[in-house]
Amino acid sequence: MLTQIKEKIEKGNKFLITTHISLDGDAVGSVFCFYWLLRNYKKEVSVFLKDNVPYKYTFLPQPDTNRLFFKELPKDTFDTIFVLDCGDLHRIGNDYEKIKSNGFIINIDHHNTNSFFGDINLVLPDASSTAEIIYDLIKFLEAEITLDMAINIYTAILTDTGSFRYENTNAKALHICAHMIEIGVKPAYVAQKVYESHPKERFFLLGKVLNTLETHKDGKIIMAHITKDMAEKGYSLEEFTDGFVEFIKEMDGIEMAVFIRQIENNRYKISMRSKGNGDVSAICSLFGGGGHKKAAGCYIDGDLDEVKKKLLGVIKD
Ligand SMILES: [Mn+2]
Repeated sequence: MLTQIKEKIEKGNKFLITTHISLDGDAVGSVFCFYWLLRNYKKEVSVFLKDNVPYKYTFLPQPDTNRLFFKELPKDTFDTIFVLDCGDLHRIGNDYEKIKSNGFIINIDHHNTNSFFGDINLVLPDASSTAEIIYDLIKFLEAEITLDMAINIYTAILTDTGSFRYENTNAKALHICAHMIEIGVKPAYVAQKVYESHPKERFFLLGKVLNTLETHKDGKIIMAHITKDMAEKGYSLEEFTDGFVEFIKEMDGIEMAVFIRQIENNRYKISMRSKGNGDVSAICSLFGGGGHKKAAGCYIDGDLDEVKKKLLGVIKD
């Protein structure tokens, strides 16, 4: 498979790279790293992101602005389209169906719920992150890892392992990060950008969210929510509440953390984390979502009480 991908890179000239909506560090870092990789091959490379880059990732070395497309999928055809860190094609955004006619698709991912939507599917659920798979691919290609690429790889692995706290943290992830530091990445600089650059609005929202905390199933499930009317107009709930589910997971004795965020009047985005044996990707799959055993998400329709009931109904004792 790596040989096939190598051939596609060497023989092609025009490439598109994309990832999932609700950008996280692995998505952004993998895409930007891949951009620099293909640019170093002197290829024509475009990047498509449905959503804006979250404030904490804007420091990452990113594509030239005329190569970076937001919201609308570029209409051109491409020799190859790389879809990175994306468990399913619909996670690219609403016009995902169109992308199939834009070119040959190479799917590189580590979600165990991946639907193998590509023409080539390099899907390795045991990898800590998509960036780890890309690192191996770069090694296979015998390509140079520049500092621009290294910062992206390091940040992707750092964030996808929850700062080396999650179960996907392994020796390999740390070896790769050590290598990135040897190339010139400054861990303190990255940590400050990613974890200590939050706008003050986030803290006001956190205060309100903590007032909604409730536990279920003998204290094993912790749940919190945010609705649109809890925030000032213009607040990006998605961006400002990112990470809240990890925060409530820190409570002792809980096995699952659930954060519910209102999207529309009768639609909610659910983020789930597990620190016991429970498989949250299995729960989220029941609602059409997906992710990993310990971290997953989905959308549920209904009012807040209905959404909670639906969720608790499928979370078995
Ligand atoms: Mn990932």
